[in-house]
Amino acid sequence: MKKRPNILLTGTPGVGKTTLGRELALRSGLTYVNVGELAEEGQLYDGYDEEYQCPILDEDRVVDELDERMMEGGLIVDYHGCDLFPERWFHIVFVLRTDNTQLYTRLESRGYTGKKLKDNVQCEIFQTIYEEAMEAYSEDIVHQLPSNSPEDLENNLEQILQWTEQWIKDHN
Ligand code: DAT
Repeated sequence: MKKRPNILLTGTPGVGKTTLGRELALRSGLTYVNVGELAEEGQLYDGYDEEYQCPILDEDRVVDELDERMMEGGLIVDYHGCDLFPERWFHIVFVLRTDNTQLYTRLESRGYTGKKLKDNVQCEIFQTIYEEAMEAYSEDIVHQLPSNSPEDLENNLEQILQWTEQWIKDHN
């Protein structure tokens, strides 16, 4: 079995991680993992956040659940945070970035309102997830990708596919 890399797609909710991750999986043959969905399926929760009206992720159980598959390689992980995962899991980290006005529209059409909407847009303005990624991983494996248009999506796909092919060549 060929060695394959693990890729982390992160960024504020609504920046396009799922859209990119699913398409990347189709084109690369790597396996897409949506951490939010994984947690929901396994009920990997530890309490409920009243303020944001959402369950709180049980980070230890999420990590335990994924560790064996991560060690095998070939996964694309999608989550709106990144400092809960072990550094050793990922060979490259992409932080997707979207312009504020566009993100606002996307989140509004997802049904976000009030504080939840405002806080998520602010998270993007303050580049919170980018800073989290730069703290949690070696800076030279962290890359920002613009995610504003279908052209951006296509460029990102092509870049990541090229990187993946090269990685597989170099490690087999
Ligand atoms: P995330 O998984 O980061 O929460 P998503 O993939 O669900 O984001 O995308 C949120 C919305 O934005 C969805 O309606 C698709 C759209 N979208 C994603 N990537 C885009 C892009 N590059 N250009 C325009 N719209 C995009």
